Amino acid sequence: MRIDIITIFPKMFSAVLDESIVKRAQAKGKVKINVYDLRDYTADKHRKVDDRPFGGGSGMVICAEPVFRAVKSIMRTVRRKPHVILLCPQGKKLNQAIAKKLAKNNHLVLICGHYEGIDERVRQKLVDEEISIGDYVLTGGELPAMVLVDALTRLVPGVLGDKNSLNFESFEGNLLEYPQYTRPANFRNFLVPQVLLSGDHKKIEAWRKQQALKRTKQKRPDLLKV
Ligand code: 9D3
Repeated sequence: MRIDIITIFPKMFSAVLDESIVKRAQAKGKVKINVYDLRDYTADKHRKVDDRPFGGGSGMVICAEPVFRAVKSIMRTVRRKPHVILLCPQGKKLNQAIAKKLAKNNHLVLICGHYEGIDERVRQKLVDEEISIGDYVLTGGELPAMVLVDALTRLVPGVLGDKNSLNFESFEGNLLEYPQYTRPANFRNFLVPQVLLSGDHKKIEAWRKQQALKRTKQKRPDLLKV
């Protein structure tokens, strides 16, 4: 899977792309993530990416021109048209079902929106889908783009080892995780539940299911409805 990200803050991305599972997925050739600085696609000598809004009002608006140039430049390098996503608060709220659907794409282009807003013609002419990551106000689409990259990368076949594999997830369904413990069995007189030390795998599995269900009822009853 290839993901191209267009942003005015390219440096923000190294924090996520150069660490952990996303880094390993790239090293293994499972995903290729490119970050493009919108400023590199301006045509004026001041490398201006935004301008004052027509009709007045406070703040600035990201210009259509550099965004068009960036997307077109990406498209020139491929035969098939990529799926273009704008990260913005008006978008569809990201969830695991949407992540799974997006993970089927071979090539995504992510455009990071900004607090100041983006020229509407970008939406009309370039964008296939708008995605938000939730109902709270951020300063831009950069963190949401990283959230999306993280959520999608782990869904690409071969990225996760068998250990944390996805089969397990679908098997468990919409439940929260059961309580987990590691050594020591006695930590400052807080003891690990006896059943986990019993070696009885049937009993352990039943206990974990029951705990997961109890937790979900308590903390996230909304996951059990539908
Ligand atoms: C509330 C009115 N607006 C500001 C003048 C709208 C606004 C536009 C852009 C508010 C924040 C932003 C910046 N955020 C994003 O670009 C964004 C975002 C978010 O803020 N929350 C959750 N998901 C996303 S995806 C992109």
